[in-house]
Amino acid sequence: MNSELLIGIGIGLLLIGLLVLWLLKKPKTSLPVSKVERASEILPQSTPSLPSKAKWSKAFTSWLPLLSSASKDREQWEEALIRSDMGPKLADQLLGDLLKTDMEPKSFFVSRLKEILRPAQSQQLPWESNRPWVCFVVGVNGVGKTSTIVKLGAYFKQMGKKVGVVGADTFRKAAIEQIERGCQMAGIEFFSEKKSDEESEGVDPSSVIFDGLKHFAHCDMIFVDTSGRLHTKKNLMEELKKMKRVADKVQPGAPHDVWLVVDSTLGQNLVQQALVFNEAVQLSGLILTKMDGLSKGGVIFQLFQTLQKPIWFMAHGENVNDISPFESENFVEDLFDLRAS
Ligand SMILES: Nc1nc2c(ncn2[C@@H]2O[C@H](COP(=O)(O)OP(=O)(O)OP(=O)(O)O)[C@@H](O)[C@H]2O)c(=O)[nH]1
Ligand SMILES: [Mg+2]
Repeated sequence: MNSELLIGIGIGLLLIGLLVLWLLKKPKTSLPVSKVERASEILPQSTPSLPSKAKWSKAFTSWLPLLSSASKDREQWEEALIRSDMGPKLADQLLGDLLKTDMEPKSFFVSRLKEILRPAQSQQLPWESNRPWVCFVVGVNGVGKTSTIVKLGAYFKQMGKKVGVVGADTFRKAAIEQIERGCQMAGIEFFSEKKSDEESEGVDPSSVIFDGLKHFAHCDMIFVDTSGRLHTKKNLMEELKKMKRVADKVQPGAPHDVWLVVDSTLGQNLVQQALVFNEAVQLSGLILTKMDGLSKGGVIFQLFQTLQKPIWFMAHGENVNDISPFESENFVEDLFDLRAS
């Protein structure tokens, strides 16, 4: 082999080497991100933000000794699960799986609980499918319906939506005043029957809905505040059914959604409440309130497992911004304090 050929081969190898080095060092262009399907990206995000340290991270503090010792003691875990209001059925399932798996308890619970709540995070945006989109907000008294509506109104207003609120809780005059004040402060349009002091209490809520929906025909979305109680002995559920029928008369198809507000501090009772409401008015979703006071986190899992309805929002305080879209994975990670604060 003559020397010219050898030099040629040497130069060729050198060039190939340089090319390989250049390719290795070349910054990687990011791949197109496939359609991401997280509620955080489909639900409007703006002012309302999660508290820097999730206020519900206390919910499983009673589990800490067991988690840190990585104990798999059957009796201790059985008690811990029941005490956290998981309910006997779910507690049994979780305990059985925990004892079977090789995973440490913490990783096991984080992964199983995420799995249970994953379908609770809906991928739909129901308020985009109808105009005006009408949503009834229902629940027993004191759970946080009125304050949640004001928070939601402010939330969606920030997204550029035209929001109307109908005050159909005619049980107390104070209730109408409360929501009217809240709406005024948040700059949201409000409607209720304007009657004299004595008459405004006890007005037929269905007639308020009838007029309210007409009044807000120009809006993008209408939230209807309902009562948890009635003046008459009439059954609340029958009254809610009538309210639905009346809404449908004004705008066929309305209400498009019926969201149940549940006070997350109420424990097991709220599961029963949710079943009763669902039976009567076919709920299309849940809102969890008072998450800042949640001490028995298991009830959220029990509620979702029983009802299988999307959880749309969580309210976690008394300020108008204390509301966040529900994100199942983050929620579970916060329960175990896994996310950086
Ligand atoms: N800490 C905390 N308090 C809340 C939250 N949501 C509501 N509240 C409080 O709970 C109380 C009841 O709230 P309302 O909004 O009036 O409840 P409601 O369901 O409309 O009650 P009724 O109209 O009587 O049926 C009020 O003192 C609210 O400030 C929350 O997320 N966290
Ligand atoms: Mg109210």
